[in-house]
Amino acid sequence: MEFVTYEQEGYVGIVTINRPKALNALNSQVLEEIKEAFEAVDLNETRALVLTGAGEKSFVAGADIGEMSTLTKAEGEAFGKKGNDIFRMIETFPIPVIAAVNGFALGGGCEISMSCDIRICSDNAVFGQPEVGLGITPGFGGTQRLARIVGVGMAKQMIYSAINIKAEEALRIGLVNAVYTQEELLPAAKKLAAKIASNAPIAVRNCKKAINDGLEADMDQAIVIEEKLFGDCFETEDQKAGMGNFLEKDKEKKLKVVPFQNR
Ligand code: DAK
Repeated sequence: MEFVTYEQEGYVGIVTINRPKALNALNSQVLEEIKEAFEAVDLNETRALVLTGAGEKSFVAGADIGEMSTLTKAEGEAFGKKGNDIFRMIETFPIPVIAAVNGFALGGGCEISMSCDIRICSDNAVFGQPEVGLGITPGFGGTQRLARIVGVGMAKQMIYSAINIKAEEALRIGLVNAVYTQEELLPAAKKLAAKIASNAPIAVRNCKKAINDGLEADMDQAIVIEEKLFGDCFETEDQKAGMGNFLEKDKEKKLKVVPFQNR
């Protein structure tokens, strides 16, 4: 792949969008390669992912404006669908994805970070949805996910005004969970991913599914979703090992790895 790299460190996978000359802007090829990178993740060997951008300036500076500038209505809709399908794949990916936002996260960059489970950023990060200044609406889920994460009022303010916000403001409104220096960001993301990976993998996956699916349902349905995914954990090696470790007072025992496909 030309614009996306993948590294494996223990149970943690690191996906890096690597088009620094264009501040990691998302053209069709980059989108396709992100899809390929996620599809190639070995879910037997990987329990959490980190998504970041190459370089020290930008996470993703948005969809590629040059490529978008000549699209027809039909092509624009198709481009939006391509991005949306990939971002939805990230959002519903079986294991948690942490966005390590290392600079500009504008338009499609802010949107791809919002399709991740957790966002942390560097102190030079800038978030925003500048689309209305370009004569378009956010097209990769920004009108939907931003309101769900930071609330309707703040999302409308950011989208209608197209005013970018800095890392500290992103932290204040809950768009990111923590701010680090550039040097600290990736190690912090990997450390958090490794901590997630040290927990029972079936339980972590079921938590992601319960939270995601539950948020799309009313509370009565959501509780049923939780019950089913809670019940699903029982009789697994993870549950037996996890509870057995506690009862045997053996905190050093590692949770047994259960291949995802064989659960
Ligand atoms: N697309 C293409 N190239 C980009 C880019 C982008 N979004 N952002 C930066 N670049 C390129 C620049 O053109 C420049 O390339 P060269 O001229 O060197 O060849 C290089 O990256 C470095 O950028 P600058 O020279 O501009 O660097 P500065 O530090 O001066 O400025 C900046 C950094 C991030 C403030 C500036 O580059 C900038 O404003 N970039 C554009 C940010 C932006 O507006 N992003 C949102 C794009 S709109 C939809 C689907 C998707 C979307 C909407 C609808 N549907 C189909 C419905 C999504 C839309 C967007 O994401």
